[in-house]
Amino acid sequence: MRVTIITAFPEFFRDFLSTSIIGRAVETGLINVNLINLREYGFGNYRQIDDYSFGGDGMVLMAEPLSKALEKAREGHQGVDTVVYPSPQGAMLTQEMVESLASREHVIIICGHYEGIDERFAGKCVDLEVSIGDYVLTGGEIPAMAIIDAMARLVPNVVGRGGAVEEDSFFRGMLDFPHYTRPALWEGDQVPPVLISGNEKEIDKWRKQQSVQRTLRRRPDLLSRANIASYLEKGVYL
Ligand code: 6GU
Repeated sequence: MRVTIITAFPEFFRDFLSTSIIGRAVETGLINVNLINLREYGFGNYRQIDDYSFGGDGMVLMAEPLSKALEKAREGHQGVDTVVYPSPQGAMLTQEMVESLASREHVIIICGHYEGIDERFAGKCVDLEVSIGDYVLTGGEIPAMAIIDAMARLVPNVVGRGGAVEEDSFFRGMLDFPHYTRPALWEGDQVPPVLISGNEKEIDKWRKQQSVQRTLRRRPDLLSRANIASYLEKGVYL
């Protein structure tokens, strides 16, 4: 997985790329992430990257610095790339989209700020405009981290469990089941006895039932797309 981030605020990413699971994946070369400072492609002594929105209302990142930064991102790689622009106007990011992005050779993420980026650059260069939810953030950096994090955990060996990624939330379109750890009794509250029964088949069935129940109660909208057949195999009856 190769990702290039174009941002006016590369410092946002320093801790993200050196901490915990993502930090280890970067350090061990499982994922390759490059930062391009948009400011370096700005105009004049002030390295200007934004200007007033025509018609009024705030600042917009100019097309030319973005275009030069994109050229830099592509330098030495004439291979196929996918340019992603996080914005509240984008299509809602789904696990399916993350899976598709994770399979691309090179993902370039453009972080907007202020009122966004010049629409002519977006029209010419952006392959995918994505939102991470119906709320407004100050910039595309946090969405970029969300996209990279979600992609990275699909790369083999980034998440250190034998293929457990496949059992997570949204695999088969269902929410995850509840998890418990020690102690087995906490403030008078026992963990569900089946989980300490040692009966793997019963544990698996209980977990599938919990997934279905939770999805039905919390996110019924997911059920129409869920792979219900795989649940019926496990003896979970809807
Ligand atoms: Cl992708 N960007 C910004 N700026 N705000 C958002 C968003 C993206 N998704 C939800 N809110």
